[in-house]
Amino acid sequence: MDDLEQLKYPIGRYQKPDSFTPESLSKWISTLEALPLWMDTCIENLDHEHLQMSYREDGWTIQQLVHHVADSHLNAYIRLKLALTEDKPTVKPYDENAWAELPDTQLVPVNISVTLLHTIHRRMVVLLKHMQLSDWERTYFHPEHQRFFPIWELVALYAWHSRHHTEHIKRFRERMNINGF
Ligand code: NI
Repeated sequence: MDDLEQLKYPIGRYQKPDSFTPESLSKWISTLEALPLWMDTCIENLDHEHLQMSYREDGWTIQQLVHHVADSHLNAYIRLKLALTEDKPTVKPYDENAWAELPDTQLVPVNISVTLLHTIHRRMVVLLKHMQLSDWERTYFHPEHQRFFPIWELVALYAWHSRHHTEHIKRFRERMNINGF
């Protein structure tokens, strides 16, 4: 793995699992349950300067990264609810880089988005823990990927996404010698 790949994908790129087992589901749900708490730790003792630094060259700032995780998981939560309540709904892609340039990302303190993650994940995890077996195979259609995603894969994907961005911040903190992790 070259250095840029390692900085961009510290835990590796997302690999679509072929299927799920009760064990893998329970692991993914635990990750989603833990993410807001990990984020609490991620932002602990960061000052204004740290937040304006990029986690890698030409990458988002730490502030953009934290707000991005909230933007992304807000969309995931809506996709989950659409898939649970409609027949194979088509979801709305969004431009994550453009979202990361909007004024709220620049102006709102990151702890507001961490609080948002606590609230979204609390509701999402309750839904996931009360799924019927058949619910896991309910799907939504993603027009950018031109394919159907079952709910079990959404859970796998966002568990990966949670670990992916947490690791960016964790490694940034290690490089900067910030205590707390
Ligand atoms: Ni992301």
